[in-house]
Amino acid sequence: MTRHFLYVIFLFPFLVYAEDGSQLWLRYTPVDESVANKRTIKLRATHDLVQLAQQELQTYWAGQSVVLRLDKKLKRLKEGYVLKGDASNIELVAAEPVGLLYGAYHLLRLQEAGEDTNHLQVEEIPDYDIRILNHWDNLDRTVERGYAGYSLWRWDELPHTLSPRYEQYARANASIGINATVLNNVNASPQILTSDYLVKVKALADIFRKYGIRVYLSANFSSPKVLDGLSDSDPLREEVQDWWKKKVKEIYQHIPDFGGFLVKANSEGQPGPQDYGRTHADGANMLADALKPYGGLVMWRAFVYNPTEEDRAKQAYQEFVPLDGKFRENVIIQIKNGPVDFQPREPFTPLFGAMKNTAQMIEFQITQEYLGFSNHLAYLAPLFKETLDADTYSDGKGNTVARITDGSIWQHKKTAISAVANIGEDANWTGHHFAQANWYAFGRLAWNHQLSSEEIAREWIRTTFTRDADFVKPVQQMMMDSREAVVDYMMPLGLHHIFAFDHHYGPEPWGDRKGGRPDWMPWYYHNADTVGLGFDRTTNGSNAVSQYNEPLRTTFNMIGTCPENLLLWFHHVSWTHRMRSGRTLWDELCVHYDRGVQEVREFQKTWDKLESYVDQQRFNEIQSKLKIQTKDAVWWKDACLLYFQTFSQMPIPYELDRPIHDLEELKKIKLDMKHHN
Ligand code: BDP
Repeated sequence: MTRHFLYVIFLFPFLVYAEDGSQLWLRYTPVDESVANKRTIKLRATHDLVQLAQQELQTYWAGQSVVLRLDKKLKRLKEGYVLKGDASNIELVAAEPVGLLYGAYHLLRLQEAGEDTNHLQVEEIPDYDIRILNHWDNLDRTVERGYAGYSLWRWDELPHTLSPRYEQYARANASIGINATVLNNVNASPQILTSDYLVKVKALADIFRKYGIRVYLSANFSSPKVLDGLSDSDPLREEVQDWWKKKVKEIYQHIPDFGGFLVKANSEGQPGPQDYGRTHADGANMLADALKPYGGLVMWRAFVYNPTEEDRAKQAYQEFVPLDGKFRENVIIQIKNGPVDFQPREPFTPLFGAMKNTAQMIEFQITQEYLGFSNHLAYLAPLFKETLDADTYSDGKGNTVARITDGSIWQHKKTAISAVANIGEDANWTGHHFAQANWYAFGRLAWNHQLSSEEIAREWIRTTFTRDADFVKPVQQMMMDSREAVVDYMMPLGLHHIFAFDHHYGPEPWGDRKGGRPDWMPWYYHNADTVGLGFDRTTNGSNAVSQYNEPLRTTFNMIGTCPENLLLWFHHVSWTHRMRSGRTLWDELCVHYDRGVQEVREFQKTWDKLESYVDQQRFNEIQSKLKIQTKDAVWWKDACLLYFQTFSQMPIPYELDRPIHDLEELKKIKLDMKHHN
């Protein structure tokens, strides 16, 4: 690996340096002296963040003069900014220093994307106060569900050696408005809260602060017991409460702007308040009380489920709704977009909008645990928007998940939005060059959830590759089609969680482990039998539909009105059921799987045609990823259709491509992909 790298540098120093993907969407060219001398970047404030804004413009802004001004009276802008200007002068005003930095990046983005900067009339106010990445990084530098190499955080070298990537990471985030980060895995090692580690965390926080980014930590609920030998970690015991108060005090001594804790409790084997007969509210409130004097927050995850008779999809709602109103005001419940788990497609989690007296935030997954890792091109803005734009019908029409969580409907102390990062130490940060777009899209939507997926894709392509319309258009189309293609070749029509056990890469609809948890087995979700396919969540089945507000409850409950892209999520449907296309369910399923494969084959053609527009390294790397994706798509299609066919006993429609694998062979595939817990 290293040798290969050196060799390439030697031969093409410029190309490799410039176009290995390491610069992300920030491929700014420094302006040359003659231009720089002709214009001025005037500064009317001295804060570090403001100076950074000035420096970025000084180095890269090739346009007219810019005046940066702080106006504390403009509180309504929050961390946003106003940009006004004509050809001769631009004024950038913000209420907060970081607003000027965001404004500077706005200007540079326009310049880089080749947009008009002569008639600026911009006012930007972020939709969420906290726009946060969740890293699932372990202290041994493995990354749970990470597909871009080891963790960026070099714990063994910290705090003495500071990798240049810490600052690059912070800058990339700031350039898209991300202002917070959780450094460690939600399956948290208690070690992160030891004094030795807090010094390391401080070193990172000091760098990130320069870019307006606050650090949060995932906390293990058993920390008092594990780290200091307390007899238990019962949140209602004073000794435990005091332990947390002291710990929090110590953290703030190192990191005065520490954001708070993210907690996964009583979920998938993690400790929590229920170990002591206490509720999630008891646990969250205890931490909230410790953090309150310093303005810290608790992000408490609602991702809880147990292997009981109850449908897994219903459990978070059942657990949390009765606790509405019982949480402190510095607690936010962090809820995954879908009720099961970051699947290629799920309906929104009905918990959104069901707790009027509790602040709620969304959790997306940028890392592609369930979408082909870093091997598949899947542009996720459409997935994010599908949830954000979903109408909860809570308190009436139009109360979308976005408006519920951004504070438009019910006021809460802070609003937030989060996503599990896909970032690692790979040169291009995210494994697949196109996966950078998902990091980018999350940041942009966290800032403004009204942006369209198309706009974001266009912006990203123009800054990351080229502005040439002959490139931008087809690539934008490919990105826009990509998530649905993945849904089609993996889990169309509302199928979900039929992945290979544990690593979640390939198909394993037949998967079964003797004695394993049923809710971790594909059959639990697809319920294939000779009659049909799908999970009956109607009033005759698990009744998960009852957790949705009307009219959704009825719409989902009736087979005739249930959206077809969620049909098998809510219904067990007979193989011969007539779909809207006139085809039977079986034929329709075949058509979707086939379509998914065809689409990826189209992506290959699209990409190959564009070779002359892209640098060689990125072209080749993407081309080879598309090959893997195509092979995987065929693998998915054959595995799922051949397996489901053993139940439907119906032929694959003859106009479709025939399988190229045998089911028995496919069943033998065992990928050696370790999932690090
Ligand atoms: C699942 C992942 C698992 C995570 C869990 C979570 O498979 O690795 O720990 O979510 O979000 O999707 O806590």
